[in-house]
Amino acid sequence: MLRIAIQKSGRLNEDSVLLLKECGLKFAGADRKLIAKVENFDLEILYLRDDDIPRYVHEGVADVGIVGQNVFAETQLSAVEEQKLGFGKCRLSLAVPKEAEIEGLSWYNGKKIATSYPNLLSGWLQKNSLNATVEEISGSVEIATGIGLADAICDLVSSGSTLISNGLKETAVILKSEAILISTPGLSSEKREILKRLQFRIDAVQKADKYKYILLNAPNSSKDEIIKILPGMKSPTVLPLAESGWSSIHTVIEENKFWEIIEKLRQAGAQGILVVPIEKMIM
Ligand code: PRT
Ligand code: ZN
Repeated sequence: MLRIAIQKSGRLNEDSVLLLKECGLKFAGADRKLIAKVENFDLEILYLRDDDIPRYVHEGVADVGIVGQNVFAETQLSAVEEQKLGFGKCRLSLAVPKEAEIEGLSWYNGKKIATSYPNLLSGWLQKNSLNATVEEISGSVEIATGIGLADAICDLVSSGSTLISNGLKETAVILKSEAILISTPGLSSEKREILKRLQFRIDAVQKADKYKYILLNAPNSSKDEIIKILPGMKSPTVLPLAESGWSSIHTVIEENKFWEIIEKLRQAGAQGILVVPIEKMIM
């Protein structure tokens, strides 16, 4: 039995639950219990506050956990970073009142910076040989300059709208973060085996999100050119259409190359292009 800790409620909860569900796991949500047993996999889910996850995993109370890199790095506890999960993306940044004239990092010397990330901020200041005072506060960091508590703040940013609505501007990025899967150092071989099976499923879900299945019709005269444009996983499937002189071509393409490829395919004579999401992808 493997035990995974995920956030009970908050920004990472929904995506963590969705990822596990897309891995085919059946379990009850956090509203019912602190621990949920997965019905169809050798896994137990522990619902925790995100700040507690690194410690639970470090101590082996949970074998693995899903947590933001920001929280994991701030706690400075040892655990193994298994893989990035692609959601919960944000950055830990410094910000100052928008009217402040900053001409370089030396502006921070002698200043007071409010943050909930004292370890990460202190490390960054040290690395840049800056001498600023770190004012640790646990919440509402964005109002700290407005109420005269600090000259600058160091907080998480995603869209940037919280900074703007508080009259602040972002001046430096200290850490780029996303949700990661961490594990207890020295996991037993039995648990490592279960984790491998889970990671196999996570990889299949993540790959499927990155790719699309594409089907199109083409006159046989443009078939070769179209096949050259398609950067499939392997050679595309080509099937004859009922109408003579035409073929149907199927393959898998990466989502980020999608528009560029579609334009080229149309120019080459492709018609009736269908793009279909892939649910799971196993290589
Ligand atoms: O209750 P619990 O302790 O479990 O949760 P929490 O309230 O401490 O954390 P929560 O749920 O807010 O965030 C969990 C994790 O989500 C964080 O540790 C990050 O890894 C990740 N994440 C991603 C974010 C953001 N984006 C984010 N934008 N966490 C917080 N924010 C906040 C930020 O602090 C600021 O107040 O959103 C505001 C900025 O957002 P923008 O879009 O206006 O820039
Ligand atoms: Zn928290």
